[in-house]
Amino acid sequence: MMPGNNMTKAKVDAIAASILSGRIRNIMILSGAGVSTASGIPDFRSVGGMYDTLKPNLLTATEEQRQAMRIDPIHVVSLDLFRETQLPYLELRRPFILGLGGNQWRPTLMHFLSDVLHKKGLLTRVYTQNIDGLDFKTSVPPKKIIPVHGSLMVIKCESCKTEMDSAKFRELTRTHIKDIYNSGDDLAPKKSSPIPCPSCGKPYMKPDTVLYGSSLPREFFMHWELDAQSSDLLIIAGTSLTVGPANRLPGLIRNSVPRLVLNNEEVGMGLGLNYAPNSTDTLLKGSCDSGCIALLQALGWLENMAVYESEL
Ligand code: CNA
Repeated sequence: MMPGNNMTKAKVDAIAASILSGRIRNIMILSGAGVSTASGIPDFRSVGGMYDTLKPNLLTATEEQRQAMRIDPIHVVSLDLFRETQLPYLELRRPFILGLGGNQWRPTLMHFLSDVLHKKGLLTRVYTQNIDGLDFKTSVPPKKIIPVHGSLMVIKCESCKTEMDSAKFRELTRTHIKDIYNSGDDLAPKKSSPIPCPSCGKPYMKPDTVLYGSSLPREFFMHWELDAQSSDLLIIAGTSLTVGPANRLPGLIRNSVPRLVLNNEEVGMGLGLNYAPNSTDTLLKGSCDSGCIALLQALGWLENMAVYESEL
């Protein structure tokens, strides 16, 4: 059953009809952490999300750093804090680092929607704010995926950008954790210096995700304006639209172009999204996967998903 009311259904049917008739030919996707929660990866801001479960007192050595994390959880992934102490960031990312290369997280229906759109020649590009690499586990070519906030799959020195093999980094992290917890010193995890860069020697080796206060990948700025201007439909999925500059993307779309939001809450009203019946914006309120099914149903393409059954 389609989330929302009859008006929502009519709007989704109209979008589907435009796709089927060829009026919509270029579809852009802006996604966030909510598209991966069905895979078991918590988002940032929901109850039980990563901000909710942060334990600043376990992560840092100084009261000042602890307070900064209480006031603004973003601090844990900020460049300022990382330069001062690397452990909070590495602790936050530890489940990913230790799981790197593993297969425990699978793409969701929402990830495979991009795949279907790509195979039908309709996908302009996916702008994912996610760092989990799940978009790259579909057959969408990498050049059509922009990981706006970087990726956990690549390990780089934050200072000199030297790369390290992710399996090697995982092993070094395991040894490092064992060493600090075996040291018998309660403060050791907070004092100890993480893995140094083999090239410049700084303790800045980390997954290549974008820290708050550092710049986004060049490819984002190369494509976002042109992609937005040439798109006939923007699908926004599983994002609170609170992080810039990615949250400015919906504002770059041409006025008449529909924006379809698949999210379990209303988002983006402060950015000009408007879910009134006569607006070109539509919210399919509910899980991303249920919104995805509703769209595929309206298109009559639900059977196209059968090929992904074994991968979900
Ligand atoms: P966010 O601020 O946590 O917002 C997530 C949004 O998705 C919220 O509006 C939720 O209500 C909604 N949501 C959660 N689960 C579902 C679901 N199953 N169906 C529909 N809606 C859902 O995350 P954003 O992506 O907006 O913020 C950008 C940050 C989060 C980026 O810097 C990411 O790197 C970072 N992040 C990424 C991951 C990941 O890679 N999987 C996980 C957690 C955080």
